[in-house]
Amino acid sequence: MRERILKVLKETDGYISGEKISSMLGISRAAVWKHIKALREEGYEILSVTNKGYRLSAEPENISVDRIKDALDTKRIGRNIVYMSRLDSTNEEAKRRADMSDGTLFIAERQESGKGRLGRQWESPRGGGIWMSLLLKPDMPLGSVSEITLAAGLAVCRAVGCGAMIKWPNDIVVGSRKICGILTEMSAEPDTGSINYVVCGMGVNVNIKSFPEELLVKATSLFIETGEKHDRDMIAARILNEFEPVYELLCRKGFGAIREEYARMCITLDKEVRVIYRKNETTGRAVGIDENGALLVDAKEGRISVSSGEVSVRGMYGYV
Ligand code: BT5
Repeated sequence: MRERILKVLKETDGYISGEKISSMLGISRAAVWKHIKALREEGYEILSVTNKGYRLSAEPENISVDRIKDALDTKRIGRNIVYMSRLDSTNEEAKRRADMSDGTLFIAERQESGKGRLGRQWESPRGGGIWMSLLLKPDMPLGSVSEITLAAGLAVCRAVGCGAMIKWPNDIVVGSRKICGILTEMSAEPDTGSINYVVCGMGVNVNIKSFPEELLVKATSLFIETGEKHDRDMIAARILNEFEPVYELLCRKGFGAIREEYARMCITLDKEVRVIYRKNETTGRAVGIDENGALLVDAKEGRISVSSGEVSVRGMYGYV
């Protein structure tokens, strides 16, 4: 029915009353209103004026799976794409459909329960960003899975440009504000430790014009940085094109193969940091990244190596 209402609106030059739509389609005026509301939630701009009715003024610029696929030069990554207008979280969808093939991409216009690490929320408004997750079936030791987050960070950094840097381990920042977050989850066999699958979720703020109060100081988007709208399909494709070779290198040779470039892009190095891990907290200077992607910190207690699992690193003087 929603499609039929949309068709009527598209074919009407100017306004059409709710009453006319209801008699044309044989539904109640309340039902017309309900569908108009749902269309607005999908990003259609529909004007409503008393005594005149409704008029379609703009259509949403939705993600196009075909355009992403046309711009891909990958072998497996993103060759299969599941697109949804809205869902809870692309990571959750990928986990629910983990029987799909290696490299499948799940992408949505809007996430209603976008997830960060440690149960935190990820703001994912309709049409504002790239909310996507890759389903991966890597042949690598269990302990290396967290390095996929680092590889994805490198790919996003290369793809978005704009002076983006990596805040170890999983944030991509422009200046001192976060433009992308990455959440990697996995399922493995408890007995053998063999990996069933890995889901690597990336949230990139593309055309978000403003953030809720609590995120204003720490979040940014490509639109905010450049003052222009950006093409989400092309950026998504660029990320996937960058991700595949980095990921393949990681699987074949380990993090050591991408360490140098990662370190060059890593804004955390040479900074005083506060490290929070396993309920402990210490401060020190971040001096390097080791062969396994762990952050090396010269702390009061000597050099410590912080692995990129569940840890938080904060700059001593602000978020970065
Ligand atoms: C992350 O967590 O940075 C991982 C975010 C991963 C999001 C993607 S979107 C596609 C896929 N599906 C999902 O459900 N998730 C993944 P963390 O380091 O815990 O950072 C979360 C914190 O970042 C929040 O507590 C906020 O302070 C802040 N935040 C929330 N939304 C943001 C946004 N859109 N941009 C910048 N910062 C945000």
